[in-house]
Amino acid sequence: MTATAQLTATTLRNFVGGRFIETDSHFEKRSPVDGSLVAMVAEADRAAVDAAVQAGRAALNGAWGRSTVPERAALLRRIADRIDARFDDLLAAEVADTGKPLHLAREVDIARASANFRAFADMIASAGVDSYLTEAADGRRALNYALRKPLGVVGVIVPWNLPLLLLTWKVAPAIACGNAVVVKPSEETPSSATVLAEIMVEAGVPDGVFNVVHGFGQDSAGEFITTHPDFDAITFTGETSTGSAIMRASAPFVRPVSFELGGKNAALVFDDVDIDRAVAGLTRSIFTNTGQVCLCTERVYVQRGIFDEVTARLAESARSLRLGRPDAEGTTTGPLISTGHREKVLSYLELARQEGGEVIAGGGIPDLGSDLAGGAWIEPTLWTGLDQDARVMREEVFGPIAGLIPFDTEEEGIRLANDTKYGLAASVWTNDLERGHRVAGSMRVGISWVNNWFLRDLRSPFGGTGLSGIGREGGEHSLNFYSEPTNVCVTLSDAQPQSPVMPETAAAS
Ligand code: NAD
Ligand code: 6OD
Repeated sequence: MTATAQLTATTLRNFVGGRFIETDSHFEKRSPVDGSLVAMVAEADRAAVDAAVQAGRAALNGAWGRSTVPERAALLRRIADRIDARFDDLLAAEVADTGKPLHLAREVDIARASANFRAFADMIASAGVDSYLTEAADGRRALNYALRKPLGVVGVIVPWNLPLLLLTWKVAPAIACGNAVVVKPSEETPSSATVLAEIMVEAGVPDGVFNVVHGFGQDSAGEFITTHPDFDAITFTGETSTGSAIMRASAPFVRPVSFELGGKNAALVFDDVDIDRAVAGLTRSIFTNTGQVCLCTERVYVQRGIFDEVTARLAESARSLRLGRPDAEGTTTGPLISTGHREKVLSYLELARQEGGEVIAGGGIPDLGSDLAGGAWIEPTLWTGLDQDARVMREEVFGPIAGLIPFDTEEEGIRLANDTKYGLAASVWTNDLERGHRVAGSMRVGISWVNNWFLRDLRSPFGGTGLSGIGREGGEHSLNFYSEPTNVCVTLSDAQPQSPVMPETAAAS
């Protein structure tokens, strides 16, 4: 396989069947830092998406379809090694698209890309399958075992907030299980997926196993994937309303979907807590990536006795964040992903004002000088005085914002935290060990942290309840989603005279 095009500063192409291909229509990718042009991107049309599906199918019908687990585990490790070798290219691509601070992209986004491939190499290499010795009542004996087969061609649709991390979180287990993938990165973040396509070539991934199509959702590459009859599964991360549209589009084909969707995550801060630790943790959980992590806290419930102190300390911490260019010294916080997204966040700032919120930090657009005036900058913002029923406390904003509300008893705190239709993540801040376990277990979410946030073990289940998603990925949950088990039942012996001693020990009939 040879790559026929390289990523350039100005043109990003689709990657289909091991080749970069052009299309007729192009769109602009602009920097959220200052509005400058990052790249022109070739938008995949229906024909390009169809070619990607057919390339995946051809790979599955060829040598890739006969690949063994050790071969695939070795391939995943080669991909991880090439990601490490191209670390700086991926870093530059991710930072150009998102404007996030260099250190954040380095420590979180790009580091997790190779970690995802290594983790799933280890997991697939050591994964077992179901196996049962069947001893029937009539004396027949059989061995049942499951074969782990790939699903086929999997559509992977991902958002812009952690582009490479979230893409590889799905692609690594999908390839580990022997599938072919057609990946659609967000229109806001086309660059790192394009570099990854080059890396796949360098690592020796067979043609058609990894394909990238660029474009938007509706009437574009996203919808061309979800309405294409030949995908065997769709795995999606993004907004709940988009998940709902994808579910409707998938219904006629009755194909599996895995959904990692939005959240309105709560933090519960108890009055026995180490306040320094809680304030530092809350600052991370509210403002990391400018609040654009699905796991970010947007609701903070603080026990009344420490409410004023936590509020004052957190506001001070928010005001100390340094907004600036990704590579500027001391930058902690980048812009939102786009001025369009900023319009949405600003509408919630206005709504919070109307709903009686008192701004205790931020609240508007910062003045960062004329060279950043074209960017999507917004101040880290905190409110008190909002009711539990305020829309700002109920709807996902996906920005650097949070509302703080006091509570009195543990029971009340749990009730408030669980009072949401979402159910992605929660964090509990307490020095009481028993309370930490008890409250974390009472959260109606997919992931519940005690005295930390976004500390991940890639073997653990990840996903959400309610509006936050369907299914779990991570560890064996990913392996189970991305594979189709076939049970094989082999006779070991035909019917024997029944045991006169223990006929009832038969496990099945
Ligand atoms: P989004 O839903 O707008 O877009 C996500 C992807 O879906 C993009 O690639 C987009 O082009 C595509 N898309 C949009 N409409 C589509 C359609 N009709 N058919 C097919 N594809 C379509 O989400 P976003 O704004 O990119 O990302 C932010 C959202 O993602 C937030 O709600 C956030 O909570 C959520 N998110 C969830 C997780 C999680 O693990 N639960 C992780 C990251 C982000
Ligand atoms: O850490 C992960 O594996 C993961 N899927 C994180 C999602 C973050 C949401 O923005």
